[in-house]
Amino acid sequence: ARVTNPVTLVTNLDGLEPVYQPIWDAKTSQLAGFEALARWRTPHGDLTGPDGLSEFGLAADWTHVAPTMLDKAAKALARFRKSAGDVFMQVNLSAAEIARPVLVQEVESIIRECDLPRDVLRIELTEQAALRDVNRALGALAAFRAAGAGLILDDFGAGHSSLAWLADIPADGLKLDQRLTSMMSRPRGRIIIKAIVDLAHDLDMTVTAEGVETGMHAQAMKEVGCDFIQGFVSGAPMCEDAILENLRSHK
Ligand code: G
Ligand code: G
Ligand code: MN
Ligand code: NA
Repeated sequence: ARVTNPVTLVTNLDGLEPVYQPIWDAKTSQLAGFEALARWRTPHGDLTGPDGLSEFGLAADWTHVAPTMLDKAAKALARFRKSAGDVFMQVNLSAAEIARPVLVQEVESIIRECDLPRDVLRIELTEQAALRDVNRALGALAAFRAAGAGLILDDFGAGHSSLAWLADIPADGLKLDQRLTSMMSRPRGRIIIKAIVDLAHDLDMTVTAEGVETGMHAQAMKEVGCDFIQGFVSGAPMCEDAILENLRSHK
């Protein structure tokens, strides 16, 4: 029998340390932007992601985390842009978060405070399957866009993400789930990926491939017209200081 341990939600924001994973322009292999990923400092002193928390009987409380992630990631972006030029930052928001008007206000004020142009701070919408009330979701997404944030559909092609969504959701781009990326080595997988890229482009959306681990997959993604590459090939998620150091040494 499966034993379910009680899970405590992490509400302490002091231990929250976002890391940033580089995203490349597929054509030029130049840095294009980052995805912010939540990490917590464990009692052992190392950093753990949302999945690693369960080891400690903990789970991420995204409602607490979201405003802090947006704030830290936007401020890091403003600093990165001083060295790296016109790069973007993508922050994950789960379906439950996008329905919270307070986050729209947070996005609006932080874009103003950090003096960011439109669409460089971007929301990665995760757990789209949880968006039961489509009309409410559409209103919320429109509010984020009006506030100057870009919108990316995360985890596309996996689980419950569906083609029908593409007809309704006003997204700037979609992100191919790791599982799709790993299909690139199979002929049938490549055909499916190419079809998704073409569809996205016909709908005026960009495509980011996630979980790209090898140069061969990066090259294949470029060949089918994918716009952005993210994965161990573009770099692992890193803390802000490591990114800044990298940017300065490559100047
Ligand atoms: O980096 P890692 O493999 O630990 O991420 C695990 C999952 O947690 C990913 O699917 C990622 O989208 C999600 N995640 C990471 N940071 C955040 C966050 O700040 N908010 C939300 N909602 N999800 C996040
Ligand atoms: O938000 P999302 O579900 O997309 O999070 C993706 C997760 O995958 C992150 O936790 C990140 O640490 C992890 N990741 C990033 N690049 C790679 C990669 O190239 N391969 C694998 N296996 N995992 C990756
Ligand atoms: Mn993501
Ligand atoms: Na994803």
